[in-house]
Amino acid sequence: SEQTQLSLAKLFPANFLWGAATASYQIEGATHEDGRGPSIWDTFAATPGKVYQGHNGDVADDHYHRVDDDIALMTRLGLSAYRFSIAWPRILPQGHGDVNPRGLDFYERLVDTLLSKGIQPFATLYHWDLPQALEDKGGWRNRETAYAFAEYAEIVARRLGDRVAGWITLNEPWCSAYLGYGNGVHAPGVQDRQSALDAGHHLLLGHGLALPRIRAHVTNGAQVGITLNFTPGYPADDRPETLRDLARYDAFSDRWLLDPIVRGSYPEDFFKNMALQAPPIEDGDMEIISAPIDFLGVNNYTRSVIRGTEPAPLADACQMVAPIPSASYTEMGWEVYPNALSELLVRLHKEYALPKLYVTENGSAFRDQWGGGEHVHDPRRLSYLQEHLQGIVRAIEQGAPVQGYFTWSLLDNYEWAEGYSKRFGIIYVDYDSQRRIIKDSGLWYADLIQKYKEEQA
Ligand code: GBH
Repeated sequence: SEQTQLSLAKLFPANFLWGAATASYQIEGATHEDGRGPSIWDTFAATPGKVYQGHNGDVADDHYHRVDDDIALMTRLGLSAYRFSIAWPRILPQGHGDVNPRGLDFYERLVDTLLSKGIQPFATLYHWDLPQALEDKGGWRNRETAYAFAEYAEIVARRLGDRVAGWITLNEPWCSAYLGYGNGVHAPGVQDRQSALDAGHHLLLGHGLALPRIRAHVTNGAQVGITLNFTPGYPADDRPETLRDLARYDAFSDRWLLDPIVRGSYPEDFFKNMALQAPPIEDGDMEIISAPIDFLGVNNYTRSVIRGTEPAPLADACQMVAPIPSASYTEMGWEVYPNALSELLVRLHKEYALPKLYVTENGSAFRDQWGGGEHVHDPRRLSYLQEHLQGIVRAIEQGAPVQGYFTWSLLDNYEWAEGYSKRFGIIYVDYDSQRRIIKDSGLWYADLIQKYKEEQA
């Protein structure tokens, strides 16, 4: 209601960033244009049986050709920030070596247009589209990929280091490592748990190596951080084995890559509880990985409820309870549980003492119906957005230094292994015509942002 929105807007700090997020492969299309090289997602999507109905990102939202229209939509929403990702294979078609200037030109134009509209650009350097040429040499299993990433990061920072407002080295390295190399649900589709641990370490190393090389070219005071995904665990009961398994789940789901960055070490007993070898950690790696970050990007969608089993399960095989009859679930099968985000932000503040937090993704997939008119009614997404923003307010009240919120996603888009079957956008995309329609959730968000801005003025 009007009243709720007004009071909400007062509860966020000054200069709070109101944003929306996307990722290159999920929206751009134009995968064969302007010198872009192939990525592991092009290969994966072309492999039968990997992606829902064989969908791929060749066209996606055709954002590559519609940047100006899409920025006009951001302006209509009143966004103060936009989080996008840069496609590594557009910049370096072979992953390293020759730079493709047309790739840099594209992102420079995007950034300049955003700035001209008063929207702060937040650039993610890696959102899962690894150049296929690097995968051919082992991808993230190969330590060399970490050095190639740092090289790539510096090339981009050299060009845009005077303009980008926020740099995010990696998006959700947990997914790149475990979904990509562990269970194979994502590209490159490797199913080998040990490879996931090795890949995780090399992703962290790539992040750590990139930090100083980005900062060397930042001339506008921009902040540099990383985005991790979190799915907080909750106990199904109070049996001791439940608490034990909950701790194992937590180390796997939410601490595996966080602890090295913030504390300089992997969670205790983590490799043992995975029944795997430690990854190849070389002298000095943990210092590189744990160099201070300016902010942590937090992605959160849902929680997991854990029930203990005997014997103790592997850390990545803890039992999650079946859907709770009274709870509500999104089209992804993810429980709507706003308190998970709230309690997560407080935990990151209290236990990890992070200087600054941005919620870099949060959102929901629902089956939106467009009847061909001017409106798309998405009441459940609207409630999800409202409830999660209220959760953030509760976290801020408890001291969590949350400075911005980026809803996932600006546009309906390519939802990885789910193809175009899942819609997360606050803007509807008709994939036949590429027409965009701001959903009710987007109109509500625009209203909130406007009221916040009026109160701040
Ligand atoms: C994000 O991934 C991505 O950054 C984004 O590109 C994507 O479109 C968006 O979210 C929506 O999916 O069910 O066992 O995997 C989120 C990935 C989802 C990974 C929740 C962990 C929980 C456990 N995360 N998932 S499981």
